[in-house]
Amino acid sequence: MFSFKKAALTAAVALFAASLTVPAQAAEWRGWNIHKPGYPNTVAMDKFAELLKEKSGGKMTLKMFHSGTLGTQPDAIEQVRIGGLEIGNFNLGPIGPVAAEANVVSLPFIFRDMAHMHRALDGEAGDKISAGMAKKGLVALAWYDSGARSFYNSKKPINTPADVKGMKVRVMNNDLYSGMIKALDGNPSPMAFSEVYQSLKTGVVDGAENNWPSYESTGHFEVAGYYSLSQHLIIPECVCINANVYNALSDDEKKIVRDAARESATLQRELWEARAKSSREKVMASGVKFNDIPDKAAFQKAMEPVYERYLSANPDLKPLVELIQNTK
Ligand code: BDP
Repeated sequence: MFSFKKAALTAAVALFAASLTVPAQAAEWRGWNIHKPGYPNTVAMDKFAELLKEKSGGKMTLKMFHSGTLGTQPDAIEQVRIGGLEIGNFNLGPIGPVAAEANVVSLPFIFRDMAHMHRALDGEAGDKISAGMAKKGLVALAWYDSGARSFYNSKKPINTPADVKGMKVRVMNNDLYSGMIKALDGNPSPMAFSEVYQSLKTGVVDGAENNWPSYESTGHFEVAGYYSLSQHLIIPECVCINANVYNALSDDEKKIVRDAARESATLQRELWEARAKSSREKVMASGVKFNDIPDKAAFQKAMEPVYERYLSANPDLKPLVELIQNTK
């Protein structure tokens, strides 16, 4: 005969048994993101957390910390590497100093356009970059878009490399970017993202470089009103997880994490396209003085020393550079 009490007891025992088999990594993960609410990456990382919970039946949970509240990007990369944090949405720019393979995407003009970058990342070059990062403790679960970075400043339109001469330009923490500005006879100023607005406003730096969404979301357009379409860097971003945490997962759990990250990347790329457009419209409407640079050859030529620097430090990575350049 059916006994409600017995059924309830069986259920309770099953629940208890299940709780005993919950793996150690079921503890809530903590995730870092530099962007504000509403930014494509922020929405997509929240989606990642939601999918993780859903697909794992609540066993895997991720608490996202947005707006860089857990520290600067170079610090957060270090934290995810050593396990102080489990997850991060990182731009490959500041990962370059940690993993030389990842630094290949920070060579100016290495990607012809976004489509070229996607093909390279989804192919053998992407595998090589991921392998290099994994050796340094970062497993790339999926790639996010970050558009193309162009120069902006508070002084004048930039049309030729000579226009950058003597300008103080903020760059992300990576020697390749400092080298890039020096190659244009400018003064590079490596600085945390959160400090750039004030530095532009007070004239500590004259300019910086970024994509449309970040130029807009940070308010940099309010204090540096010349945007010149150099598109010198197309740097992808990762959803990265600490390698030890990832390697301790079962195959099923690894699949859940990867699937959730990839689905979030599909969303991020869609949102990115829309936001790139709306951010551009917003800053233009606010009176930003925009100029196109139809012929980028002079910038490409001037920035060649960045390739020399990279290849002399990493001669073994020449095939990777060529692999990307030869990706159709
Ligand atoms: C944005 C990236 C972010 C970087 C920032 C920067 O999404 O990860 O921190 O640029 O310039 O485009 O620091």
